Amino acid sequence: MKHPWWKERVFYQIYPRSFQDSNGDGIGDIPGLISRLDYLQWLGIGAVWLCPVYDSPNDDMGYDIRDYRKIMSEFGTMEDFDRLLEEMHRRDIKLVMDLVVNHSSDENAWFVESRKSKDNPYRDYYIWRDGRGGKEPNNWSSFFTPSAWSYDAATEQWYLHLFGEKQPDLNWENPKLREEIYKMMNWWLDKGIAGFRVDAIMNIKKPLPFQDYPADREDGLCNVGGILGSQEGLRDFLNEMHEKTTKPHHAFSVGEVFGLDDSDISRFIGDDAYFTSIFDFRQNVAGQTMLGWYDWKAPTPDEYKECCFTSQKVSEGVGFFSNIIENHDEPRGVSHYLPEYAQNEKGKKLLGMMYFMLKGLPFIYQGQELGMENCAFPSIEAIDDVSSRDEYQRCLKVGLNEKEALKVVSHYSRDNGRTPFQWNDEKNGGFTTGTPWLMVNPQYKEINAASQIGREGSIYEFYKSMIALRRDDRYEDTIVYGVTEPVLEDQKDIMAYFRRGEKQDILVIGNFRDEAAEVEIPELKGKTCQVLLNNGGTCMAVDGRVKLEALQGVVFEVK
Ligand code: TEU
Ligand code: CA
Repeated sequence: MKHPWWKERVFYQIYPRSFQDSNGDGIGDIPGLISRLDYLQWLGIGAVWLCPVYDSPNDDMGYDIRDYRKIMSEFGTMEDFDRLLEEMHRRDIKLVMDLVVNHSSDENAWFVESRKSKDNPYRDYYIWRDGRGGKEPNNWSSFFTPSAWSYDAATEQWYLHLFGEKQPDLNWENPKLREEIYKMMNWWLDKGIAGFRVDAIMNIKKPLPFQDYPADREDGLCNVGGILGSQEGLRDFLNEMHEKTTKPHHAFSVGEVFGLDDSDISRFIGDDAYFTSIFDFRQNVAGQTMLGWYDWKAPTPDEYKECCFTSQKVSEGVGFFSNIIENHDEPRGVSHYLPEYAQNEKGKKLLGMMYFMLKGLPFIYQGQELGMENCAFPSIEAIDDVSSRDEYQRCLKVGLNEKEALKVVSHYSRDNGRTPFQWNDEKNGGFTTGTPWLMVNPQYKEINAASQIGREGSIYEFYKSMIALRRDDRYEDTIVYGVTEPVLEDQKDIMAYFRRGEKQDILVIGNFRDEAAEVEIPELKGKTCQVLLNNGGTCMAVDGRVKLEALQGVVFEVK
């Protein structure tokens, strides 16, 4: 298929718990989301990735599923869900659901059975091992707790959980479990959803035997994330899943894939690969280490651009990455990637332009189109997220004081992306009439949708015009399908690239400096440069020289 629907649409990620509350209980819900679909339609959104709405005890906010075929009661009912799907289709918006099958909740009926006895028919749906002299079976760390093993007294064995204690890992080696998962996926696809965003999928194949690995942190534990993803047997599972679910349904899928070797990309994206697309996390993981958040650094604008360009290069001719600056697990992109002097409307639009015009599928995370920022959490108690609490303890353990630990956690906390959506400057930003489940970012008075919709020059209107440009038939061939060709790569804090199509060339150029810049692009000599998008200020492209104000970004059509 040369022009499938997913290549030409803009995606929007919704964290339903924080989008719109309809009944005053402080929790966003499906009826609330339905009441905001017009907002998405005005923006020009063509598909939504909806974070988990399945029945869950919410230890990890829906990423711990108790019942895969039931809607979480706080969010509504299956009737509400069916209505949501219908209302989205009426607006020509596709629905992509979150698929969480590396693990389930410990309250899932499968696990309730599994833990009962060693010969229970569901025992092998999960991963059970004997301890070593009263201690964990090996030194694997979990992403959310120190050890990846928890002891269960009923059968005197340990179960594996790469995430939280209440998120036991499913045993993909068991063909019965795999069939159950495929049946469940097909059940949702038959309902008419467009596909799945596939959670933590590189973790489903565990390396056997379950041995110790060299420690990568001070407490002797080892993060096996990277080791898991490089397992050859993982490919068989991914291939089988595709063959039995997404392929026969011609469904869309986007994998949450970390640590993939660039040489392997063609097996993951492209025609008949395991997934339609995978997220590009290269810039997001830049600056991370195994030690934990206290040791992480945000990339500079030049490191950011290098990551983007590498990803463009390795995916060209292979398939489409999904491009993001943030999601529900990340700090807000504008607070993370922009130097402090650039954290203003102009800088936010600049960053938005730089990633949005790259080749790939643009995903916008809720509130990104308003320039929502990280939240100044007043204390660790104001943060709810399970991984933030773990990282806070790690900070204290290595000797940071409470104030320093809060500063680290406030920057990286996943709750930065989860504070309620800022609809207006009224109580709780218009998110709820009750008490919000997580604090509203105090910035809602200044940063909110109502004040930006229709205001010339607002971040929202800027995103809207970027989306309109991408959807414009005259430019689609170049913006969606054109090759990316970086220029001026060695110019510090300048990010510039051509998109070359059959009908025209487009130049995307941005200045991350806090002063004006003038650069030379010889190819532009004798050509006219027509401005398609500009984040503000005057710009000149004359005789091969381009002048940009501080933090200016421009998209030119070059003729
Ligand atoms: O995130 C996966 C996750 O936490 C990664 O950052 C992890 O480090 C990676 O898988 C390593 O290989 C997803 C969801 O987006 C997140 O919200 C959930 O909490 C998590 O899975 C568990 O379901
Ligand atoms: Ca509610």
